[in-house]
Amino acid sequence: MIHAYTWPTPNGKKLHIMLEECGLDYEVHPVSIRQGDQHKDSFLAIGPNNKIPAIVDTDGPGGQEINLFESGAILIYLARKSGKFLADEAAEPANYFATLKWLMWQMGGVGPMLGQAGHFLHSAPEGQTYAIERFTGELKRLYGVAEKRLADVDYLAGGDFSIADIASYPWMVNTPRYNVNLDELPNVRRWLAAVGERPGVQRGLAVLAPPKT
Ligand SMILES: N[C@@H](CCC(=O)N[C@@H](CS)C(=O)NCC(=O)O)C(=O)O
Repeated sequence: MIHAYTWPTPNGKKLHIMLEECGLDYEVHPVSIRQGDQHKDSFLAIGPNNKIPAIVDTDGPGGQEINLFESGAILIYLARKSGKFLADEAAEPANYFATLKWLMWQMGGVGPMLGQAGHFLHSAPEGQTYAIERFTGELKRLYGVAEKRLADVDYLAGGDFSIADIASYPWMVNTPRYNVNLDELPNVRRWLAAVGERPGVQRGLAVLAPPKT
């Protein structure tokens, strides 16, 4: 059984989508980052970086319990456990490394830059022009990188839906937050639509989501 310590933020949604897409059994343990649950000792024993998501798999390698934090590491682990959304390294090395490359692009670029842009646009005190220009400039560049890539391939890693898409989608889908105009990014728009219509993605986005009234 996989225990998911999580909250419905972009990094948490990566895990929710992956668990649903893989069809793995899991139990959700909400960690309210608004109420500071990420700083409690009970959570830090699993996620020592004070950030969601984290998992415990009671049936890890060799039948031993394993815990993991960092969403990219969790996606790789669950992909290897389920045999889904990451090609086998020995059988398809080019596909395997393409997926890791675009996963790391998300982890090192899209997540941190969109995170900072969102903070300075919406949460910081007014007058932070330098920070806003820096981070919105970076996020526009990153959307541009995706646009160019997706002009050539259906999904970020190539022809197949992969953990690179699962990592990037929950961040990149929120275009109004980042003032991104999808009319200028037709291939990103097509990719967002294709990922968003997957039933597993929709079920993942519903995990811990407030009820729609
Ligand atoms: N690199 C980490 C980032 C995780 C992260 O930033 N999580 C945010 C929510 S999206 C969080 O827990 N924030 C709580 C805090 O910073 O106190 C990952 O990908 O897992």
